[in-house]
Amino acid sequence: MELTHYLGEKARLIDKTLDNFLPHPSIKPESLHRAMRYSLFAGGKRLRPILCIAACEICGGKEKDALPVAAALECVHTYSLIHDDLPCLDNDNFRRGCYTAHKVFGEAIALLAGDALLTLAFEILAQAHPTLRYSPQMFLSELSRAAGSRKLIAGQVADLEGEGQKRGLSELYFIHRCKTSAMIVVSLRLGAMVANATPSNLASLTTFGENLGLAFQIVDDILDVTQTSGCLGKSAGKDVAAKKATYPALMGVGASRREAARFTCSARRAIESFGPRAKLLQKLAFFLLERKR
Ligand code: GRG
Repeated sequence: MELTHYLGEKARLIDKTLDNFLPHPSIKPESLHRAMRYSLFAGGKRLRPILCIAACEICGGKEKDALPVAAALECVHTYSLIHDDLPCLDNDNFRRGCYTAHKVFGEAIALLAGDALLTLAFEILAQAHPTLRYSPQMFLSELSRAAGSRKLIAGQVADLEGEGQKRGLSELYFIHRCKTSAMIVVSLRLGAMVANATPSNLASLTTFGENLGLAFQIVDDILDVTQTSGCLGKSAGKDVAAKKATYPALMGVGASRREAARFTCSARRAIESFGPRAKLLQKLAFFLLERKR
């Protein structure tokens, strides 16, 4: 199947699954449920849930078994975006081509919509079926760690505290591993675990995810300086304005592109052991390297 067709098909299925898990907007408190749905359905790429499904399939599992886990991952990701955009953090007006949740619903409801999405993710994940190797507790533990104070939130704190500071490549690497790779890695790992993956397949997908996440964040930083807000669906040029340490700021756009390509090649090599089944994820890695938004 052609990659763009695959991505479109999966995104459609993920949206349907999310719609089923989200409380209906007519359920009280309506404002909260509307805000949760607003940010979730504003038009994200669905990268993390797609990676989850693809990892499940590459390990011989069924798409339908990965869908609830995939939906939980998108809930956590969307929560992080809503909170990141709040005035106390990045203070952004646009996300996914729309006004940010706090611009539309006010800060309090946006904050609570993020909280509710994060909580819903764990409610969904707790219902996951055990496999021979992995229990629902293991799924919960994986996601809690990835979204917790040593990974996703650690990345946010380091990013925040680094604004205006001189930062080197090793600090940048730490931030990217935490704020971007952690959620990408856990998406792949959970998809593989749903398919009862062998420890060796799980390890290969982990290395793939770490490298893919690093490449993804470098490309994100390149796009911030090379694309318009209209194209990105979020405010461009924010990193320079906030004096953030990024790859383009440290080494320029050309060298950053080469670094992103290098991480993408490492990602591709990490899953060669899957043979022809690795093709889709390998193509996806190159597609993300070339993306324009
Ligand atoms: C826990 C508040 C909080 C934040 C956590 C920094 C951070 C971590 C989140 C902010 C958003 C951000 C810049 C994350 C880094 C990863 C990244 C490039 C996210 C954007 O992901 P895309 O491009 O977004 O997949 P869509 O909208 O397509 O889903």
